[in-house]
Formats: sequence, structure tokens, C-alpha cells
Amino acid sequence: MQDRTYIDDCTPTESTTTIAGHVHEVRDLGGIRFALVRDRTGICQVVLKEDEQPTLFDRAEALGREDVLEVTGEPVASEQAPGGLELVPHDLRVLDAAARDLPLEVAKDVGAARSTRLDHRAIDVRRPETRAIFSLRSKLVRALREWCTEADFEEVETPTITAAGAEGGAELFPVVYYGREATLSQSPQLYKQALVAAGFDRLFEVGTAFRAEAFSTSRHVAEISMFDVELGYVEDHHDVMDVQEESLRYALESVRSQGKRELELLDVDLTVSDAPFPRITFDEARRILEDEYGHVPEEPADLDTRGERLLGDHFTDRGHPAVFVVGYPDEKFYYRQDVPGDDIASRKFDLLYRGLELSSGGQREHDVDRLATRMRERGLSLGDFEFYLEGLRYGTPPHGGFGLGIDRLVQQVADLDHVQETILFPRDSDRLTP
Ligand code: AMO
Repeated sequence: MQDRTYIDDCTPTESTTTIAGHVHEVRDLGGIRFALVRDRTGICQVVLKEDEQPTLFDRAEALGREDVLEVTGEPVASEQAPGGLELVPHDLRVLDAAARDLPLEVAKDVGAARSTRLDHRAIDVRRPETRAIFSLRSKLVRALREWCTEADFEEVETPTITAAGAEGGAELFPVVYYGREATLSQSPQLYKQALVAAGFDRLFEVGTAFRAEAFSTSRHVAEISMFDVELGYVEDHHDVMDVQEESLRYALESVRSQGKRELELLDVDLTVSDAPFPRITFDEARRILEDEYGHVPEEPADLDTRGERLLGDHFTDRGHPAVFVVGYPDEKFYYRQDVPGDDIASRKFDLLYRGLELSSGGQREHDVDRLATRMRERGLSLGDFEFYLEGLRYGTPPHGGFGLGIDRLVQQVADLDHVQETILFPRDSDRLTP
């Protein structure tokens, strides 16, 4: 590997340091030239004076934006320089010269439309503001994995090419699989349940899922990243919410302390409250919407987008950006429902974070007969789900889990108005490239 120091790690105390990165900008002020060099951690000003370094000064004349540069020199403190430090070079080497017809501005925010930026995404991600989103994303996912590992959850991988849709009924992406019909997976749901039934007990998966509905909203894409969790021997859905709450709080705390630079670049003030996330029933949520905001969602089994946003404002104003809504009626077959003694229609919850649904989860129906009845009632053919039913038929502990949309989590944490901003190369009904 080339010997180099990340810009963020450079200090004025070192005598000689080598940095490497892209030329962000070149400024020519007569007898002095500044080259701003950018790596993934920051920007460093390289200063070249004609009278002190005539050879390097001349070489810098040919530099252009996005050239890849290696500079060795002495880091000195400078109040005017970005990051309070500039590099006085002894040597400067162009590792690769960039083409000069840059399709998108990297150094300045010229307000390019999102679709233009996405068309040139490999250039767009060079922009520090865009790059910060993905650095934040990586930190969030790392923290979720860390939390799970600490809490003794095992990581699994389940297939994305499947024979039947896990969520039953929703539209699917077809795949021709060696001449047979297959689909892209909507969720690892059935696999994670079958594995917990088999004694995995506590598992998680960070994976890809596909949603074929041709939504055109700021919170839907066709290819999503999910953080899925499933655990056995739960008393009820509250055990599952505990895991969701603790893992999310850990991830938020973690980016708040380790993602300061990114949060600052994105102009986000991330506050994480110590207070438990409120858990309100679906009926209470509808009551708040109707009584306080005069809003009655059209679908009786849903809160709708406006309802979620209003509830988000309602709770955020009271110091609770995250809130669980518990007991949705008329739910998918795998959630436990109509449990005698429950005052809720099902043990399914959604987690709203600042007014957007981030995850769904709950306690599962582990009685195979009740499950089969529910599947039949929904017009599903049990033959399509044989592997799942077999997995559960031979002894299944009470269990539950959740699926959290990583893209939406990043959208809310980074305060972005569109979920596409959080995905390197997003896919939706209008976009298949790059
Ligand atoms: P659900 O279908 O509610 O539940 O999905 C879980 C979470 O995934 C995210 N999400 C999406 N994000 C962007 N674009 C989309 N088109 C999209 N669809 C879903 C959301 C959502 O909350 N199997 C269950 C989970 C479980 O019970 O374990 C499931 O997939 O953030």
C-alpha cells in the first residue's frame, strides 16, 4: 500500500507527512497557488509559493480538478485553511490526470437537480456533502451490527431469489431462473421465522429486499436495504420492541458521537432522548389524529402518510422523535392477532421516527394450524409456503422480530427530503441506471 496519512489525522506536530486524494479546487493568486486536496476524511490546503518552491509551483499550473495527487510536505497550522492546517510540500506527484469535462460540479453546490446528480452518481459521491451521507450510513449499519453482536445475535444470509412472495399479495419482480419462474425476495420474513423455529434463537440480517409497487413518493424505492431481526422465546411483542428500541438508540448514540463531522457537514443536530419510546395503540393514534388534528385516515386499518407525519410532529414536539404504534388491524398472516385478553387487534407494531415509518415488526403466530387458516383466508396457496410451514410444524418457540428500512433510517437521521439520497445507486420505476 502507498504510505499516506488521512487528512483528518494530519497534525502540525509531524515533520513530514504524505497525503493523497483528488484535487478539489486550484486557486491561483499570482505568486502563490493553493491546491485543495480532498480525501474521504476531509480537505487539506496545499500551498505553493513561487519564490520558495519554484519547481513545484510550476508543476501546479497544470493541475486540474479531480486529478489524483500525492503530496509530501510539512503540515503547519493555519487559521485561514480548511481544518486549520495547510501542507507546505516538498514533493507533489500526479497519480492520474482527470478528464477536464467534469459533468457535475464537485467543489461548489450549484444546486443540480437530484435526477442529474443521480445520473452522474459516481461523480456526485465525490461531493463532500453527498459523501457524508454514505459515511453516516456506514456508521449506522456498523452500529446496528455491533449492537446485535454484543447482544448475542447471530448474523445470517437468506436468499434474494425466491419461489414465492413472503409478504403475500404485494407485487413481485419476476426472474427467469434456469427457465423457471422465480421472484426477487420482498423480505427474509419466512426464512428468519423458519430459522428461529429451528433453534437459531437470536438472529439478524442486513440484506436487500425488492418492492415492485410502482410508488412515486419521497420514501419508496424498488430495491431496499433492510435490517431484519428475529428472536425466540418472547413473552409478547413488547420484548421485540425492546430490541428495536435498544438497537436503534445505540445506533443513534453511536453516530452522534462518531459522526460529528458528517452531521456538521449535513447541518444536522441529532438529539437522542434518554426517555423510553412511547408505545401507543393504533386506536390511540387514530384518536390523537382525530381529536387534536381533525384528521381521519381514509383506510380504517391504516394511519396514512399525513397521519404519520402529524403523529411524528405531535410526539417530536413532546421530546419523542420515535414512537411505536401497536396493534394494527387486518394484518399480514404471520403476525399474532386476536389474542384473548389483548385490547389490540394484532401484536404488530410500526416504529415511526420523526413522522416516517422506519420499521414494522411484532410477535408472530407460531401455531401452524392458526397460521394455515389465516393464509387460506388471504387466498394464499399453502403449497407455495411448504418449506416455511414445515420449518414451523416441528416445534416452534413463541417468537417475534422486525424489519427496519435502512434507507429510511438514513433519510431521517440525515434529514433528507428524499430516500433516493441515501442510496448509492437507487432503483425505482424510472431508474435502472447507473
Ligand atoms: P414492511 O413491509 O413494513 O415489513 O417493511 C419494513 C420496513 O422496510 C422499509 N420499506 C421501504 N423503504 C423504502 N422503500 C420501500 N418501497 C419500502 N418498503 C418497505 C420501511 C418499512 O418500515 N417482514 C416485515 C417486517 C417484520 O415484521 O419483521 C416487513 O418487511 O422502513
